[in-house]
Amino acid sequence: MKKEIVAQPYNLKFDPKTTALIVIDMQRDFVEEGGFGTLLGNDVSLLRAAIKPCQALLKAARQAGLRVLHTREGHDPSMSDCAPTKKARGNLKTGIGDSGPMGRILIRGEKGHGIIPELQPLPTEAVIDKPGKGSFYGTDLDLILRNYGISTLLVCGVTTEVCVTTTVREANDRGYECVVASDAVASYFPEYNRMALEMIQAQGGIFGWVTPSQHIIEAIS
Ligand code: TIU
Repeated sequence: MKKEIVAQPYNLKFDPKTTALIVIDMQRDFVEEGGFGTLLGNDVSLLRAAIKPCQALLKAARQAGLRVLHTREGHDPSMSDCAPTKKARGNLKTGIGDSGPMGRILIRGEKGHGIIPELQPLPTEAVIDKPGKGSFYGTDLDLILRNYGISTLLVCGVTTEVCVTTTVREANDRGYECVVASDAVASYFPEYNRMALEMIQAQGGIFGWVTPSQHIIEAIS
């Protein structure tokens, strides 16, 4: 049965059976001190505002029986899947693959690469390991969503203008309808967060829809 989410730029009709929640990169490396985010010169506390709204969305999606997926940005310990340009970017003294306080930066299996304890995936939930900012590039996400019969994505996580919007743009071009939870995403730059959300919903929803997580929770509960 179709339901409706109150959203911008207009309300979206969706079918819970073909709708999934995707939690983007809620990893220690981005939201805790000493990880990749810190090494890039950012204040990670700005990202922590998204944790509670993500938890509320996760709880509501699980209770409603929606599919839930999680993504993690990072690389194989061999770094064979890390573009040399990505490793070089920023001329960082300590960068991707180097040792930091939470292990090797953005390397799978290291503490910093892990999803934060507040948002741990269940064994039944797919975890997508991605080498880039988008969740589709170099991953099985499209295959998994098709296997699940998913056509609508409820999106939360970090950071808004980097991995969230890259994923939404990739999804939009593949025919998925994305609803971004405005309070369950965050950026190291509040102005970029605001503008990224504006860009998604502009021009009649050129990339998708935006709404506070409470409207999503009301619609799926
Ligand atoms: N730097 C930044 O804002 N974000 C990233 O590098 N990755 C994600 O957004 N996950």
